[in-house]
Amino acid sequence: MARVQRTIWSFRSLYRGCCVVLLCCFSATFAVAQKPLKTLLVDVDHRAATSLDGDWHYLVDSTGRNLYSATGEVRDNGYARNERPVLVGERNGSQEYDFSTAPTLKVPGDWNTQDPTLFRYEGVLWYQRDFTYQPKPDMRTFLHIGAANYRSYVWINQKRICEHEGGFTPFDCEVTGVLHSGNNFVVIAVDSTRLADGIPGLITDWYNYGGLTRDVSLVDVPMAFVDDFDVHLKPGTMDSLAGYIHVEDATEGTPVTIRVPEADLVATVKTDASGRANFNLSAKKLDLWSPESPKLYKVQIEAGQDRLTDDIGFRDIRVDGTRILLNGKPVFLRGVNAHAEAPYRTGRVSNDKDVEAIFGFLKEMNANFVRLCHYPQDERMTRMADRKGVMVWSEIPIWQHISYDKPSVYAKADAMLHEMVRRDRDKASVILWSVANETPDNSTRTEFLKNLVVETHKLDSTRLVTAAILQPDNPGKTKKLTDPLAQALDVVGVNEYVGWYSYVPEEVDDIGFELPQKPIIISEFGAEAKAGNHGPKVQRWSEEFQLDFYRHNFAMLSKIPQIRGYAPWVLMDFRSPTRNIPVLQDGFNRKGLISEDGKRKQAFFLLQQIYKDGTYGKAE
Ligand code: GCB
Repeated sequence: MARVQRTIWSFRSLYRGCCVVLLCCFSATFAVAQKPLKTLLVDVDHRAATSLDGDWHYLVDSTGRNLYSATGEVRDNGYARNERPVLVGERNGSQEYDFSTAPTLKVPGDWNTQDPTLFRYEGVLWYQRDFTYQPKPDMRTFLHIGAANYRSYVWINQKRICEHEGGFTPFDCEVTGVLHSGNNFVVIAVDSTRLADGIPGLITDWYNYGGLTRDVSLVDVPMAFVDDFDVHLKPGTMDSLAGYIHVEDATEGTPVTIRVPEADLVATVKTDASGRANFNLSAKKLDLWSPESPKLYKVQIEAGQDRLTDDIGFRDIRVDGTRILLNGKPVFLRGVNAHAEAPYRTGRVSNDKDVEAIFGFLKEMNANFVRLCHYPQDERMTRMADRKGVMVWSEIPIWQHISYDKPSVYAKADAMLHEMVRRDRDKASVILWSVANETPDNSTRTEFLKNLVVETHKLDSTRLVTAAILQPDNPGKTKKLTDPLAQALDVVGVNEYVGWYSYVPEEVDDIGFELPQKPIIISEFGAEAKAGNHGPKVQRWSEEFQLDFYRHNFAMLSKIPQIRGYAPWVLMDFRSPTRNIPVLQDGFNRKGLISEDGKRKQAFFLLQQIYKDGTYGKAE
C-alpha cells in the first residue's frame, strides 16, 4: 500500500499551500469539536447480560432506498414495523419485505464470509431478530453492540433508538421503557459503505467486512451505575494504586467502595457533583503485571446498587530518554502486526477460537508484543493479551488519507478514540495508544493528529502515545525521518519497506537512518511470499525471498541504537481488495509470516529464533 500512498501524497503536496489557508480557519474549531454524549458501558463482559448473539434474519437493501430518502434523511420505510406482506385483500399495496421468511446470518460475524452472494457486498443490510425479555423494576437496560461496520441505525419495537458511526468500537443504546414483558424485536440497518469523510476513508489495504461483527447483548444496570473507572499503579510508586470511579446519575456523596481482596486493599470514597470519586490505595506488596508474569487481580467495585468485578493487572509503563521502561526496567518489544482476520476460516475475528489461534501463533513465535492494526480489535483480544502476557499497541482507524481538513471528521476521530480508551483502559496489556498509521506530512494533518495526541494524554495519562510514520524513501543511503508528528509522540513507530517497495534485499545492509532521539518501534517491515512457493532468493513472492528480506533488514535496522521494538508486517496473510495477482495473491496481502490457512513460512521460523535468542533487540 505504500505505493498507493505515495501517489496520494504527491497529489496532496500540490495543495499544501491551500491547506495552510484552510488550517487557519479550522484549527480553532478542532479544539471545540463535539464530544460524544452517549453513555458507554465498560467492563461489559463481566456484567450479567442477555446475549442476543445467534441467528438474525436479514434483507439486503442494495440501493439503500429503504434506509435513506432521496434527500439522504434516515428513515425505515416501514422495515422497523417488522410486518408481514398482506397477500389477500390489500387495496393500497402492502409492505414489500418480510423478515420472518428471510434467511439468517450469525451474529457476531461479517456478512461477506457467511453468504457467497454477499462476498463483495458493500451497502445497507437490514438485520432483525425476536427475543423475549422481562424488564426489571428500577433498572435501566442498554442494548450493547460490540461493533458494527460501518454505520448502524437501531429500532426496537418500532421505536428508533440510536445510531452510531465507526466500525470497530462498541456503543450502547438505552432501551429502558422500550422493552415489553414477553416478546420484543430489534431491527438494525448496517451500512458498510466507505465514505470520503469516514474513518478510515475510501481506501484501505484490508477487506471491508460489513455487519454486526461483534457480540450484541442487553445489559441491565441499576438507575445509577458505574459507567467508567480506572485503577492503575500510582505514578512513581510500585505499591500504591490510584484512579477514579464514575457513577452515571449518582447523587453527590454516593459512597463507592473498591476492593482488591487478594492484596487486602479496600477504600470507600464519595462521588462529587459530577459523579466521580477519586481514590488512593496503599498496598504492602503487589505482584506487578509483565509478559513473564501476567498477574491479574480480582477488583470489586460497589457503588449504590451497582456491583462490578474485573480482572486487572497493575504495571507501570514510561519512557526514559530512548528507553521504554516496564515496571522501572528497560524492555524490548519482540512483536508482530496482527489484523483481525480469522485464522483458517478467514473473515473478521469474532469468537474465542479465532483469538486462541492468533495468540497460539504469537506465543509460538516467542512474541511479547503485538500491534493490533489498524483499528481497535475485539475485546477478547485485549483480554487474552492480559492473560497471556502480550503487550499491545491499539490504534484508531486513521489510515493514510482521511479528510483532515474537516472538523466533523475530527469529531469522529475523537469519538473513536474515546470509545477505544474507555473500553480498554482496564487492560494492563495495552501499553500504547496509536492515533494513526502512515499519514501524509502536511500542516493540516499535523494539527489534527497533534490535537488527538493531546486528547489521548488527557484521557489516559498512564500509557504511551504513538503513531506509525512512513519512513520517507529519500534518495541516497541515509533515510531521514523529518515528519513533525514524531515530536508529539512518546514512542515513534516507523514503517519501512526498503527491500520490497524499493531496492532489493541485498542492497540494504549499508542503508542508514536518521531518526528522532526517542524510543523507536519499527512498526512495519515486510515482503510478500506465497506459502509453498519456492525458488531462488531473488524470486519475488517466494518464501526464500521473504526470508532473505528479513535477514538483510535486520542487518540494516540493528545499527539504529534507539530501536526498542520490532513489529514485522504481518502475522498472517489477510484479505485485501487491492492485491490482484492471480495465483500469487488471489485477493490476499501475502506479507504474512503464516498463510491464512495456518502454514508457517520460512521467515516465521527466523523471527521465532531471533525472538528466542534476543538477537538484535536491545532494551537500552
Ligand atoms: C503499509 C500499511 C499497511 C499495508 C502495508 C503493505 O504501509 O500500513 O496497512 O498493508 O503497507 O502491505 O503495503
